[in-house]
Amino acid sequence: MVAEYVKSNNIIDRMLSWSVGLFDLNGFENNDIRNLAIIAHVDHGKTTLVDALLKQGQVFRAHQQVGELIMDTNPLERERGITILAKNASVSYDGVRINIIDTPGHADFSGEVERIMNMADGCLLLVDAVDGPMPQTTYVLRQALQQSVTPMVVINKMDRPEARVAEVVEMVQDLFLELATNAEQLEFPIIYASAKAGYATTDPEVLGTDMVPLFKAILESVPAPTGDPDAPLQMLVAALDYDNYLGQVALGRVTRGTLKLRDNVALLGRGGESSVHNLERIFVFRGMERVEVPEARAGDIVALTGPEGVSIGDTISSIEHPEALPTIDIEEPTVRMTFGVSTSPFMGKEGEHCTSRNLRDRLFRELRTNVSLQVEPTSSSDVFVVAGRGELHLSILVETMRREQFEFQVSRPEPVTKVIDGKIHEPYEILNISTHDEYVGALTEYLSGRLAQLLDMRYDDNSYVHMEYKIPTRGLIGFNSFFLRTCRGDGLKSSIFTSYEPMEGEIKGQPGGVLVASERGTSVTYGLLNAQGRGDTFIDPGTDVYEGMIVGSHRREGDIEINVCKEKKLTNMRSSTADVAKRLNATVIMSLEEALEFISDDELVEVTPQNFRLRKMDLSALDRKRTRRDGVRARD
Ligand SMILES: Nc1nc2c(ncn2[C@@H]2O[C@H](COP(=O)(O)OP(=O)(O)OP(=O)(O)O)[C@@H](O)[C@H]2O)c(=O)[nH]1
Ligand SMILES: [Mg+2]
Repeated sequence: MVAEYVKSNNIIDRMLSWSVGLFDLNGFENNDIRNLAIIAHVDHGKTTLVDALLKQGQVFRAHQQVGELIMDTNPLERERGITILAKNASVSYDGVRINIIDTPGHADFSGEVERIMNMADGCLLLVDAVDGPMPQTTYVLRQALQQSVTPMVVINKMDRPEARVAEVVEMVQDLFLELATNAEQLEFPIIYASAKAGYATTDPEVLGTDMVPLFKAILESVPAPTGDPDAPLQMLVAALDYDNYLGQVALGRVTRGTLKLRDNVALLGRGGESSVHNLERIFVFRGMERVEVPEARAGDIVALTGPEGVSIGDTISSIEHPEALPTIDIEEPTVRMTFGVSTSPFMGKEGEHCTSRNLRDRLFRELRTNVSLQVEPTSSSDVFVVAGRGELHLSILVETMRREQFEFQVSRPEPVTKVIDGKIHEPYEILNISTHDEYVGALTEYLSGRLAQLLDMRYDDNSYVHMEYKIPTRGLIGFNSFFLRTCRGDGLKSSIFTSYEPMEGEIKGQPGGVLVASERGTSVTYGLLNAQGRGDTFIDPGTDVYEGMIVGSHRREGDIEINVCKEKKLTNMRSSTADVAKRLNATVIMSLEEALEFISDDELVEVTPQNFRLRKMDLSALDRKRTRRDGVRARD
């Protein structure tokens, strides 16, 4: 069946294909099912492993060309090479259908892992044979074991020459000893694999040829779902999707009972509210397709339409026995920023959705699918506080909205603090860094100014240093750009929230100020040359600027106002050769994340579908002076 891509305008732009029209289940349907979640630290190879399982699990026709990281279908996922949203697919092996849930490994998207875990009976913990277990490995394994999901382990990237298998296996065993909630969880099988090369083996000394040993281990160790298909219906909504043609789609695993087309069901909300809906369509997963079926029984993972106004964590239940399942508990956000209606003089020029109403509707719509996000109104109807699990969680939302033609402005991310026993507490994270030893000095100096405590440090045989720090989230904001600049791509880092602790100590700010455009107009080479006499510039000649827009940075304290639109006065004399030879230095180009980290508390990033501009909150120099004098901002 040729995959037909259906465009979805939701952030869950899965672009998986739908097969609409009832499927003949004779000879195809099989109630032997396994539901497996693939979990790991970021980049340990989950999506690549799913590729291998899909390619070898009778999903594609012979010679059908399929690419890599097939499940990372969202354009932002493909650009960044990371998984953002958990996704479902299924493969079949030996007559058994294995529903696979690929999850994101980045800690900012760990809400996704929490929300899908209840769809699985087994989890496949993937561990990189070189890196070993990392903080997110611990986090996701803890989630799985607490939810009594049966574990299995795959040591991945066996093809890497630096693989240190015995050591990594020992570390994994220690981790299980620490996290297991019962003795059975310690009896997990270990498979060794190269997801990239497409093989798995039970013996690390013997190279594998295909994924068969892994398929076999899955069938042996993952229990089949147990729900009674004849009991009253119950299903927890674990994911939502929106399709232009089908409308609202709810996904989840049928816990008990059977879903039947055109049956009436009760939708039970978190707050105890309930409503009755008709089941219009039911789909199950076949490979990467969703196939329409007349019914789905307990144990299967389904997508369905009919219920309106459904939210993640709601229960779909029989009308006769309405009984809600425990709703999904998601850990709280730790980082927040404001999303506001753009107050830029250029507002409305580049985006389609610019009003307070547009922004409000979009943000609240996001809450229905993005479970670990929170949105709060503020005293201004034009500004919302949006809180998420990390800077990346929020910046992905900014980037998604900008691609949907929204225009708005956002503030610098800041940690979400809490008052506990009358004292302000702030989030702390564990930060892991691996890099070449030549960068250690610079990193240590930076981090010590940001209240980081070194917990562990280890050198390996390749002059690589592995460091573990405890650091307040406050100290980590801005670290990403510094790390990339300092280590020039030769390093890995990850961080994960651990706890709230009393807020203590000051973070040393980065020295330096900004160059601010003093007039509206179009930048010219001469004006920018002047600006470069004071610092670095962020814009090219020919860029439209407004008063209060940030056009560069410099090393001293305070802002410098500069007219980048100023032309050289024309004289009758031809300019000297020295003057002609003056060339502009390279423009500093920032990514959206870098811009968000760069700005100060009195600055904003203006986001449009085509551009993002850095700006002062107070655009006029006069207002900025007043704000400085009075200690409060005069106006937006
Ligand atoms: N050498 C080697 N590289 C691998 C293997 N499996 C995955 N990789 C590489 O590791 C990188 C990350 O792979 P992904 O499959 O995207 O990892 P992931 O765990 O899905 O990452 P997130 O979804 O972002 O958490 C890619 O560059 C892969 O090509 C393997 O078995 N061997
Ligand atoms: Mg992935």
